[in-house]
Amino acid sequence: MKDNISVLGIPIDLGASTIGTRLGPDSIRLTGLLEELLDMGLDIYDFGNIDIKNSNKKIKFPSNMTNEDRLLPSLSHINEEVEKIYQRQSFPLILGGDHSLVLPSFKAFLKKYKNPGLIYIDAHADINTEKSSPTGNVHGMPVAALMGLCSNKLNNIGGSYKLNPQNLVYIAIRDIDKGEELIIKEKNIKYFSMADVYKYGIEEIVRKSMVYLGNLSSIYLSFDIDSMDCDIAPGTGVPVRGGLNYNQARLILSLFGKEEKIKGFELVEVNPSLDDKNKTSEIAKELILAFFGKSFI
Ligand code: EXY
Ligand code: MN
Ligand code: MN
Ligand code: MN
Repeated sequence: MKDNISVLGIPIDLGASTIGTRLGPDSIRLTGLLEELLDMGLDIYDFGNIDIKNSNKKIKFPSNMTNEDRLLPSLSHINEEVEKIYQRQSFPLILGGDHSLVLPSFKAFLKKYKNPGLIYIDAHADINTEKSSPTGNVHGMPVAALMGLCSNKLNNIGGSYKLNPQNLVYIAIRDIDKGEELIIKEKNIKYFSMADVYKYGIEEIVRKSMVYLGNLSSIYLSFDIDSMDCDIAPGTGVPVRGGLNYNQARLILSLFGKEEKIKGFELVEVNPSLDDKNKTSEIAKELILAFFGKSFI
């Protein structure tokens, strides 16, 4: 199925602390990603970018959801548009956009596949609720909403489908808030820290993740570019040092790309306005090509 790809850009930054991830999908497209995928012999159908009403202001709401007024309808709209690409028999590739989009994108996956898994490669856990969030930024909350831990107006975006906490694996997390740590412990959520990445190596982390999710038949891969070291991939809004290096990121994506059970992939949080000469978008392209089988040598 990975030889027939449906591409969808989600140019949203309402959920992020800084504006600019709305430029992510086009900046990644400008690297020539789709042309290179075609050159690899893959079939591509480009659904274009969703129309999102972003805002240049960050407005605080009593709910502690920044930009709640525009964000909630945008997330519902994203869910409808992602469902459209799932009607095509193909492999979905989503280009973000801030990470709040995983709430509606994975809801569509939850609706399509029974009891799916989620592999979440990120510096952050994105599992704050409106109550625990220190910032009010919804890109720090989608995983909690997928489990039904936020308020219902967020939980029920795209329907009441829920992610089973035992079906989630985090990789590369290293910047967690206190409230998030409590949820991860209480729900006994599986994670591989950067220390684990160095202890076991990438191949073993991929193997362990697939074994852990071994009884599931459909898995979604959500890759936040800030899982990478911010000195390597600086074009992102909440940068954290000590992340995946270029070879680790490319290897992890090329190995997950070979897994048949992985049936959807998104790459999020590229912010070209914070980048250094488009380096992060170029890296994003190379990671996506690695996922779809471009050889290392
Ligand atoms: N934990 C912080 C917060 O809740 O605001 C930072 C979240 C960053 C989210 C980025 C996308 O991964
Ligand atoms: Mn709509
Ligand atoms: Mn994230
Ligand atoms: Mn992150």
